Amino acid sequence: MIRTMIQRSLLAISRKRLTLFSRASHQPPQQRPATRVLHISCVQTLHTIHTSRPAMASIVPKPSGPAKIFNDLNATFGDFRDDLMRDGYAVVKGAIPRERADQYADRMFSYLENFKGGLGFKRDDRSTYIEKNMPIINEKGLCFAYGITHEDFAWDIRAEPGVVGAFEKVFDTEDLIVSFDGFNFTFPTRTDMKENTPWPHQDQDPEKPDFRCLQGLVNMLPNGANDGGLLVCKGAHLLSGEFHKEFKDEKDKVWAWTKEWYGFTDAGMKWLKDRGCQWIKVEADPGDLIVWDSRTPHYNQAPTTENARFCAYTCYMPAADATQADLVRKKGAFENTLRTTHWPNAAHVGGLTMMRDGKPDPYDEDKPANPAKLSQRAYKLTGIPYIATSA
Ligand SMILES: O=C(O)CCC(=O)C(=O)O
Ligand SMILES: [Fe+2]
Repeated sequence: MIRTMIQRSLLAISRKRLTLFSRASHQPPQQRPATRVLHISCVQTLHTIHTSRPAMASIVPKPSGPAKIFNDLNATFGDFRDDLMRDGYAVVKGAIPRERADQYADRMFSYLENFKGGLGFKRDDRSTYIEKNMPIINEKGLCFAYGITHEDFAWDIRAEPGVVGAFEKVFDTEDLIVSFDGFNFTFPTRTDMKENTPWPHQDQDPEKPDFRCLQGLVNMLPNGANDGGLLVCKGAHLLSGEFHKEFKDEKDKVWAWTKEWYGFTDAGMKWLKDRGCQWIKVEADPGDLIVWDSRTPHYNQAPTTENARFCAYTCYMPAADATQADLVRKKGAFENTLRTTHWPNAAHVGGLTMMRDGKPDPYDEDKPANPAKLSQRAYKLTGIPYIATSA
């Protein structure tokens, strides 16, 4: 039933043809004529979209407008942005309508059931929830290899109007790019995983104290207080500058593979506690988008219930904030169906080799099973239309 509905809507989309107005990019925006029109079929696969690319001139991205959050610390918006500025996180209720969120959960289950032709995972039989039947998912529920980030459901989620729309409000521009980030599949009843111990961290360089990045996750299953899920240290984003001044020369720092990550030690956790900061488990319904400032300390907790957790990590930033080199690197990631971290400017492309039974996973290729068919909105989020023709 659900599948038929999806097929029907895909068919409807396939009948439409999309038009992108393209402009030369080396002139200031007001002087750029709309010189060419490029037609992209909605049902073209990633590959055919790439081959269309040479015909396309670039769009000049509109930078963030004055209503970008944190521009004015006293600004109020009357929506989730007020929570976000005050608390460092917010829940955008019903960013995806419930019916569609249920369809995404169904597609995520189907992805696992059909993984590499079907290795034995069956949603209705928990005894099949074991590593040999699935992609490699770590103890935190993270699944980011195998080209999952370019599956059709991944791109459909990213282009959901209520999801991308929340980020358009936050940055006060519609010209955004999106991360090629992973998914979370947490199955509490699995017994073949190590324990998910707390890993409090922020996903932003401690030497850069201002608001730079907003992370998001779209929640697809009911997620209550004791289910596996996001914990945030409420309000601590505003203490980040002060914290890192004090902890600059901290001994025994937690090892970080990138400058854009900082792990809180016991001493750091005590500092936050002494300031009265509280750790909150964020609860969410299917279709809710949770957003958090990358300076906000956070991690995901292990569940004490038997409920599964499914979510998609989605992070957007203004295309105007990425350099041309970033966009070209991002295009390469897109064309080769590679993943990035949550940073939409493709600060890091690719990642660790998956290990299965102590050996490199033979299934670890960056090839989505069902490559996405991008809508015009989704295609702009790749960043490709913002690459100057000369780049
Ligand atoms: O799974 C989560 O709730 C948080 C994961 C995380 O730390 C991140 O996406 O940066
Ligand atoms: Fe994180």
